[in-house]
Amino acid sequence: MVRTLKNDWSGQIFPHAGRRKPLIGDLGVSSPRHPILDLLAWGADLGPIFEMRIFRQNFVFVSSAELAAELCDETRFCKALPPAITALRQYAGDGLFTAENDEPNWQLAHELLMPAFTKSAMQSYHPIMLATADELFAFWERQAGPVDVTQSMTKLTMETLSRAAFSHDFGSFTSQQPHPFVGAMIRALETGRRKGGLLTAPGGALLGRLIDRRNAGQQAYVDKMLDDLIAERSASSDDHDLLGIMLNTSHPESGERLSPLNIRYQILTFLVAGHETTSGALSFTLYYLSRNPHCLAKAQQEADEILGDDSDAVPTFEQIPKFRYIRRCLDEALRIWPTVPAFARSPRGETMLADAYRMRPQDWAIIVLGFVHRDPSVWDDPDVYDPDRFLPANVKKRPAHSYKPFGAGLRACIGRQFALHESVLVLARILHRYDLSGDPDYELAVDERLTMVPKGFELDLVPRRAPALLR
Ligand code: MNH
Repeated sequence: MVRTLKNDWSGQIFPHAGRRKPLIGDLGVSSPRHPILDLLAWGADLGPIFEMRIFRQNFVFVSSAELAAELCDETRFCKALPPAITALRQYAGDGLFTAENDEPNWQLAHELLMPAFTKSAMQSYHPIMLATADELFAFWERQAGPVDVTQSMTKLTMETLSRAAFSHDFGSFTSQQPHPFVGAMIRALETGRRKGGLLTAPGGALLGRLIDRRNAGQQAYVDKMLDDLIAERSASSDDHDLLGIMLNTSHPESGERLSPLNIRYQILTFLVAGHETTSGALSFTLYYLSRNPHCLAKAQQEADEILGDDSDAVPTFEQIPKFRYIRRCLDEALRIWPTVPAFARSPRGETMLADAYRMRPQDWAIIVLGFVHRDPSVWDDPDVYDPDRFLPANVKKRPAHSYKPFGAGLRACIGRQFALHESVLVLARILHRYDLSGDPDYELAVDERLTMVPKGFELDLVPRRAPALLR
């Protein structure tokens, strides 16, 4: 039987981990539990383009800023759905993140929802973001001892997103543990991602069905909760949030609407895409600030200058863009640890990548941001945390597309403004309100879930008093 290689790049062969075995190929070089973290180690010396084969599935990775920039050229390339993303379609169907470029529901949802994600649309989310941050502070102030940063930030971003997008409260701050929905949703999706890697193995389809059966309860629980959320609102004509827009708006020209099933896909997509990513970005920023006292002092000084000497003061909508240094601290954290660690691109027509590698529309390459954001040809001392890399004059000096934490082109992150507004707002308030100190013996450990987040990172938060603010 002839078994064709998937994503074969017309038979071209790229450097690989070097332990390739018959049939299973490079199985085992990346653990299914943390494939990207492993890849960042074994792929480090393989050059700008390399590959991994698992049974009949070929993966091609790009690690240089130069090749990544070429793949981000939207006139020649577009988003691709590698197996790990295709596997999520079982849960998220043709929702925005997992839709194929030419699926009609992508265009429809994109056009209906874009107005809810402009910079000015953030005005309506601003009070919700402020109120949720207050609940986080109250939650912290009820506890003694250091706080788990990732866990706290996940509660915050989950609540902010579900309240802003669906007017739903998950009650994250009233219990120590995250809402069971969050765990079920993440486990279901992680299982989907791992299943994606298995399907080309002999017996993979059978294994996939076994996994599905084991996961069925989890998936049913998640689906039911979302369908209930939709049903609760479907009688109302209220369109003040994303759910309302999806239920009550039709396309201005075609008159089309999203179906209830597609709305469920979109909600799951927003919950997943919108909370862990932002939580990780906030947590990594707090980690680097706690390790760089000079940056921390500058960020606190900026917060104090804008917010004044009352530690309960809150920023206005118009003040958010003024926290320029805090924004740079966030940008720099997302450079070193892009919480969405990779995305995939395919050519629109047959083309030559770097004038050297033939690429056809069915071929795809994965841009590994952990490498691209540390490419020494673009970034001096790439492992050093230095927010001033994002001073406008320094940004201008770098080649286009060397920093892509929110993806590229038409399919780039729709929630970017939301994430940035929320993150800057929350960081400004935390820095203004508390002095932070981390355990000096803590060594950064990264947990790879659907996204990357710090693991076991704790901070001691000491309320700042007015005299300290007046320094
Ligand atoms: Mn988000 C797409 C990163 C916050 C909703 N997001 C993407 C992509 C990246 C990304 C990268 C493109 C993936 C690809 O090309 O395959 N997103 C982030 C990061 C943060 C983030 C690093 C926070 C920091 N994202 C958010 C938030 C929301 C959101 C917040 C929702 C409120 N993201 C999306 C959606 C898509 C997406 C929806 C898919 C967009 C599309 O394809 O049309």
